[in-house]
Amino acid sequence: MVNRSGVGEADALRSSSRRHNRRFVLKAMAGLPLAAPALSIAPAASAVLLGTEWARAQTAEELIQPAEIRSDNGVLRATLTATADRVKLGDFAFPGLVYNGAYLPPLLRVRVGDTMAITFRNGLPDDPSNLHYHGMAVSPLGNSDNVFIHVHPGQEFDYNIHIPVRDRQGPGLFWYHPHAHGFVAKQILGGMSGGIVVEGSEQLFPILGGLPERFFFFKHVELGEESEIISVNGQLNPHVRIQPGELQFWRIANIGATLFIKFRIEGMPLYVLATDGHPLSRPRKLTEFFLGPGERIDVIAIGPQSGEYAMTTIPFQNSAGRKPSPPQRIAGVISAGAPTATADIEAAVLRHDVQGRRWFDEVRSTPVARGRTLVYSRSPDRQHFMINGRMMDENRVDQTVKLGDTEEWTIINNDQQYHSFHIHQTAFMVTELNGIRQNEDSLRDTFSVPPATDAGPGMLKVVIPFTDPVIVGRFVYHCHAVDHEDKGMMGIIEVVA
Ligand SMILES: [Cu+2]
Repeated sequence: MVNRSGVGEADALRSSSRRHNRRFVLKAMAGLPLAAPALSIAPAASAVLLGTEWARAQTAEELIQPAEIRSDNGVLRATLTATADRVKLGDFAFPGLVYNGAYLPPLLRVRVGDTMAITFRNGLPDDPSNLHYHGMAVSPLGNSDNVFIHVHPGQEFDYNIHIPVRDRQGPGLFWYHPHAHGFVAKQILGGMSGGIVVEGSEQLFPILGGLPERFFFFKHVELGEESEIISVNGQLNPHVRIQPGELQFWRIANIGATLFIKFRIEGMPLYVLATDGHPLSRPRKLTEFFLGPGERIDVIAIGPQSGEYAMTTIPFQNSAGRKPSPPQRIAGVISAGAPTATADIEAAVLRHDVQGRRWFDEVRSTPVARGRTLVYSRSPDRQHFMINGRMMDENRVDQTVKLGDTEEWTIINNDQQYHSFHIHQTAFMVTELNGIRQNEDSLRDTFSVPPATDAGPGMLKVVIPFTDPVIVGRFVYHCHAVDHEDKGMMGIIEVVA
């Protein structure tokens, strides 16, 4: 049984009268073709082609952009239907779980002040599901961003998510995915995740006005024990085109289930404007990026000298007992065409200050009301993952917080692998990592917690503002490597007014 909570009881909604309607009409809404059901899965693909070689074998297509649904007159209306279907990625087909028949479902575009009116239909054969609006400072109650709702196969549920104007939610890149405890990893791995944009980033950074916008949504599937295939917008090793000196607005998100991705574009730095939808005070030049599951960055790309530039993963030690994965090419950048004759584009980008007030500055200057400690651990057989020695229990509230307080939370990782910290409804400021003070310049909603080593446990310190009145209610915090969350590494918080 998944919903034992007695809160947010949605199971009875849209009751059994619809149960006969197990299979909803499929309408493909994004450009990804699904393999015909008769096609069988590519047998033992992992044995034939692995990692980089396999990705290289794919034909280089141009990066496609997701289909979009926009709000109209303050309301975004959408229906998201989850079904089990075969997904085709390059030459590889696998049994997927998808929204609206597409491995990359529609991108939802809204504005602050809008309402998202989303009907979720569960057309999956077996499992309950629901929708979470990751990173958004919206209400966790009722038919808003309430993860205690469980929509069973054959049922549907109408979400109504109001995005307040005056509180903490601003323009940025967010995403949606299922959050039914115990079923999350399976469903996100199958393909159930998509993007949300709160429009208006060009008001924070006027330099973005009129720039071409390109999304890079990373997902992964496992090909046997040793190999993960990382796709971008549902494509394998696609390329994106830019002209030398041209500026583009790139929005990069790891919307996969469990993979921590470290990557770079060889010979091409990027200029980060925002982390998890929260603006920096000015762009920061970086050449390497580490995006755990759920993390996003908004960046400016400057077209380099003519040539082809590879976006590749960087091997790193995720877990003490496991070899780092070899580097994998995930996309290419082709810079070609007439160079734009601008003197020093990079300097112009770097001196561009954010416009307006930032929530980050408020968080940084607010005194901490109290501290809490979360200790991450697991059972030796890796079947149970704990926070403070306990697995998730939907009947228990683990932390009660007073609205208006800003708190410091310390996450201690006693496990020899990466985990992460994510909390719903509010962003946080990272202040310390393994004892080293962090000089952060923006908020985040998900951050990796380094593994324990011979030197001791891994440690992350964050300052969390519980100051936005819209977040009053019961919600969750957890590791966003969602197989760990499914196996217990999640807790319940209640913010009380
Ligand atoms: Cu974890």
